[in-house]
Amino acid sequence: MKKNMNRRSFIATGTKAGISAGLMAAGFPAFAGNNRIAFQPIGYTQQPLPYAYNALEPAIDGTTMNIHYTKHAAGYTKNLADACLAEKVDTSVTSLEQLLRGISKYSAKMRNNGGGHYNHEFFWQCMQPSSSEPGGTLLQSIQRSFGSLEAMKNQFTDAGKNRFGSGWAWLIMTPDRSLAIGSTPNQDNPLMDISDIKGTPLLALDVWEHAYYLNYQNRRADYINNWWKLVNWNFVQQNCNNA
Ligand code: MN3
Repeated sequence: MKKNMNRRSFIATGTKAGISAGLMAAGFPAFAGNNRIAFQPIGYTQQPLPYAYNALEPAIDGTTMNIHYTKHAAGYTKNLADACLAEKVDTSVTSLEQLLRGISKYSAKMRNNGGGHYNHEFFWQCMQPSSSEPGGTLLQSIQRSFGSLEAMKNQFTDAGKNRFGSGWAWLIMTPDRSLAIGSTPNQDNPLMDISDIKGTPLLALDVWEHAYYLNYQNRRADYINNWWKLVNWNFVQQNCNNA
């Protein structure tokens, strides 16, 4: 009898562990230490930053990351939830990406905060403390579309530098499956039906002043040049694979 109880409680524990592992997989990007093993679709909740606030120093200082994540990004997430309630979006049915693809049907609050939330969740994963280099099929695609990695970086840097006011620079895969670079104003992104550039995001850079002003003041170009040392090319490759 005791043996049965033990077996039953073991099964119960095992099942519970299985469920929580499933929830982890659904809600969190899967990490093995610093090595991201699978990119999960971005949901409606803010996920833990995959590194410490100061882990990206000196390129991005810890205070900037702390304020950016806990104030700016958290605010978009909260305001998105408010907008979903007000505009009766069932977030268990409509994925965030679906919402963004049809964003023209919703309010400006939904557009600004849905984009703001998605863009930051995506942006954190575009960076890592230690640098890497693109390779394999990603590098081949870059070379095919831009001639060289250097040419792609220059074009992307220009897109970020030349975005007037606040916005984002993007490397995307277009519907015809070539790579392209562009920028979006405010918190718009290439998933949105109202966007001038459309495609699957592969890499994103936040060029709002809140992303760099404490350390770089008006020197946006310096911020961008240093940011290249942080790019997580494995993440870009995965986005390419999943596109
Ligand atoms: Mn930002």
